[in-house]
Amino acid sequence: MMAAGAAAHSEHGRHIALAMQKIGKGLLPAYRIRDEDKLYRIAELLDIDTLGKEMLEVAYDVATKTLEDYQNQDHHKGCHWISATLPDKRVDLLSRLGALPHNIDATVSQIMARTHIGCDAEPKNVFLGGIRGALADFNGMSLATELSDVMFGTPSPVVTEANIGVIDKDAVNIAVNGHNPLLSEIICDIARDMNDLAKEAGAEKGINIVGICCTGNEVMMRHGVPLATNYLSQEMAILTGALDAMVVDVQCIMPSLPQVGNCFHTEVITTMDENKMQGARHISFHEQNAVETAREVIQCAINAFTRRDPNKINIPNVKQTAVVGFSSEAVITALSNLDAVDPLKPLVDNIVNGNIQGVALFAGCNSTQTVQDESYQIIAKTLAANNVLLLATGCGAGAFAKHGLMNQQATEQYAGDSLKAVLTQIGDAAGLNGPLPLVLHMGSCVDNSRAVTLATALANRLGVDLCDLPVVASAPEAMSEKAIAIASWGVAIGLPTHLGTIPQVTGSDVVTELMQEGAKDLFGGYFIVETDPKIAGNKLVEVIKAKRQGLGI
Ligand code: WCC
Ligand code: FE2
Repeated sequence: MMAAGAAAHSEHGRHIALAMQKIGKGLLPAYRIRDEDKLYRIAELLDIDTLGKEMLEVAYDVATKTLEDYQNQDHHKGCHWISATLPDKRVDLLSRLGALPHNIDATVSQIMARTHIGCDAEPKNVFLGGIRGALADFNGMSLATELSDVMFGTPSPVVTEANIGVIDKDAVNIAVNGHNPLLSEIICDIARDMNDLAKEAGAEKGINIVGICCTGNEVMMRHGVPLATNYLSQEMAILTGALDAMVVDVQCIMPSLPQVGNCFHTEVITTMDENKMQGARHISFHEQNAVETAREVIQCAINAFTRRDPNKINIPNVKQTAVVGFSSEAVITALSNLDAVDPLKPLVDNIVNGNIQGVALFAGCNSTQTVQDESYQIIAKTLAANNVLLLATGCGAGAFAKHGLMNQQATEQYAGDSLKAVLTQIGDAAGLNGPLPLVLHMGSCVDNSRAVTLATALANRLGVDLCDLPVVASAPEAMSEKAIAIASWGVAIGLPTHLGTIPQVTGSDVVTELMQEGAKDLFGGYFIVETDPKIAGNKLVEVIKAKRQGLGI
């Protein structure tokens, strides 16, 4: 599962890096470099000489050096992105343990080879091999996130809405579902040009793009596109009878969608040649034909709109305001309103003085083994009441956005007094006329790396390693291979990591022990498996308290 997760995130990353390489050569006119400052920051991070180079040449060099992480054959050299993004102490520890990947593809391939029948049968060795795969996952998602910001813009706070009620009966509704922003970004651009065509077809309000899952998170963070739903309820968007097209790319897409679409007028459109579904329309997407593909998709949706059956329309009127777009850069910018010279200082001071007890990152999926989104809310409310700062990504972020925990009212209602005071101080200084939202939306699943960027900055600032910080992670409804990979690198970088679903390892006492006590000895991070969200919330509060004691704060 760790290898599959690493493959999925890193394939996404490769796709982005290859596109950036082509942009650098001027071969993809539909795309451009939208965040030049970030491009140069990354070039510096990766030790790329930019002197006298044109901006596009720098983009090419950044993409090329990034792609070395898929090519390097020297086992003594780790991947560039891990070394550039984790604290030195952590990189040293992982290196000593032999857990650093030297090449994403080779690491995934090696896991497949060593788990073949009759190979690696020593539990700790298998576990460490898996951890190396999980760290390859981290590397792949870090590069995917950072290069996406360069190409599509680094998110900053934006106010939008979430939940199924964002589907509008008076518009041509197009849902973008999956993960990769390469097509959805162009669909957002082209939809503006084709708005009049939708109106001519009878849609009073033109085109309404809505998001599902992480493609949804990507366009939500960058453009304020409303989020219809997260993973487990993706079919429900079609059941409204008013969704005209659902366009999907990769990962976490239910293969049932075309059948559900067939009960309505909805076009379900696959776009990636390696991800097709029986019964779906396939429109093959390549960056070279991005604009044509986007036009074709939107035209399909407009045509479908004219076939709607008004008797089948039933859109539940549920939606919540969500303030999203908290990249690590956006958090630092918000903090810089309090201290322009040293933006991290207000955060560090408030953690040290206890106004903020710690930080929790919510990641991961929905699972059919749980009531959708419920555990997220219970754990978050427990932590917030105990003055823990909350971050979220992926379907966790979707859960909080849909249920109204990503707005200012939620902070007023659920944050402990000292957390509320800090969030209000930062929010007011940032011109929000009130607090920051209770849970900060950091993005899609690949954007978990944003939370690590922030944690690394904190660790470096305090001169400690990540495992010393009062920072925890929670995946209350972990389900996919990617979630297993994320949780595993969470442990490997030192985070106590809660799983609310039981991982498929408990058949072995040895492996179960390895994931908890064994991992703690090796990495400082460990898995906390707890299916009861109330107990889980309390356990995480206790862990944070113990970490504070360890730091003497
Ligand atoms: Ni990431 Fe999990 Fe959602 Fe899929 S989209 S379901 S891996 S959290
Ligand atoms: Fe995702």
